[in-house]
Amino acid sequence: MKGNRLLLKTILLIAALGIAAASFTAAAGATDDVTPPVVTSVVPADGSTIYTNGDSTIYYQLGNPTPMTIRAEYSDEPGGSGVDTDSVMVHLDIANMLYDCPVWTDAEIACNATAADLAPGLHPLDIYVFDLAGNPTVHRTWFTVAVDDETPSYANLSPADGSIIYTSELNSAGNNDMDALRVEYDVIDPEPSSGVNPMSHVNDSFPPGVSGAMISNTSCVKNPDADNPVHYSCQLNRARLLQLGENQLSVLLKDRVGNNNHEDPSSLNTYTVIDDVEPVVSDIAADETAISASFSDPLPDGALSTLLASGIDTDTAKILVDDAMITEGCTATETGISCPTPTELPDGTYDIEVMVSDNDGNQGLGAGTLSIGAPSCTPGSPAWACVTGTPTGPHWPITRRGCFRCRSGSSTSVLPPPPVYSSLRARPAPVSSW
Ligand SMILES: [Ca+2]
Ligand SMILES: [Ca+2]
Ligand SMILES: [Ca+2]
Repeated sequence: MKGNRLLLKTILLIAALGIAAASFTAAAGATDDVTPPVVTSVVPADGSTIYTNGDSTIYYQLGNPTPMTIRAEYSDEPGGSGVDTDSVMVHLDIANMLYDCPVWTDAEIACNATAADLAPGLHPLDIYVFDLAGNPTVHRTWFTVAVDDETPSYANLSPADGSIIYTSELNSAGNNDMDALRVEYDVIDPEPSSGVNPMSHVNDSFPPGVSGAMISNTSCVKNPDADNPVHYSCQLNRARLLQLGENQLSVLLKDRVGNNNHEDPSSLNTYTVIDDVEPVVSDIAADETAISASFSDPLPDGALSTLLASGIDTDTAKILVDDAMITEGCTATETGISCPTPTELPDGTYDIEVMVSDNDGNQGLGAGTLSIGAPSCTPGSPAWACVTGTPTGPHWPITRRGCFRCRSGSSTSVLPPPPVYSSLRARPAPVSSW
């Protein structure tokens, strides 16, 4: 059946090229259609280049990583006799391809090209189509098959292999902050290059990853520099598994026909990340009963990884009152410290210092004051004097936490705190002067 069809096509071709079209017109019985069909949308496009890696039967076009199909659309003019579907032929290098054309309609044809069809070099592609009145069209285009068997590589990588990176360098204003510390490199893929497209390899460790975790693709910029179109830049603190200590950075590259450096050990770079950021001391509170503070070892701003702080060394936490360390009764955790206030302190104001180090030896400091006795007020200047804990002694007629506003013009009396207490709590007792 197919052999008969091919024979028919060949006869028609000979007729089209060698015999007067008029005789066909008469044979088809049409009367006034003298306009041949048109061929459009030929793939590969005229003048284009497609790439192969030389040892694969799969061919690629830039932007289209599917096995190569030769396509064409065709149509007769409005009011014409219409396309003769049986007349359509696709010739690659003057050879008929009709042995493998899964799509073959009155509007389009698609034929699969094999490796044997697509040797490196220039190829003519001819689409033959007649209308039912026998008017022939032969539409010729050219495309080139190029062998890309070179693996892409990179150059000018920064930070360089063996670099030490400090966590204080890993801050960013957010995603894709171009002022943040970035991995920068140039991609090299020798000509003929099928192209290296990082966006198509999100799940293939490209753009560069750290210990198996890719830097978020949205934190990478391709070609940020118009003068260097092969340059790539990715924000280092957006690698989820970037960690203190040693890190393996892989610049994994794959071109469009599958050549890759994934087994190349030279693509690995080692970075050592060191915590140089001190803990933060906050929420210092002091009253006649206890002195406490919170602390934390902060991560770099904008970092996706939670592995970039060495953590609080609880053994180093301490509280000093006027430079004297409280040595007994303190409780320290990774989130804070609390010590009993030294007893028998005379009325007055004392300097509080809180110190704590992280596990890499960076020391954080915090400072506050401890007031023993009545809150100090400046006559004529209203001020907030806040206490926490459970005040005791004759100066504190109420036993609860609260804030007290010194009465203007007086240093010896206080106003009650604002009425913000829960209904479950007892209303505060009236506060009297002392
Ligand atoms: Ca026509
Ligand atoms: Ca290549
Ligand atoms: Ca730290």
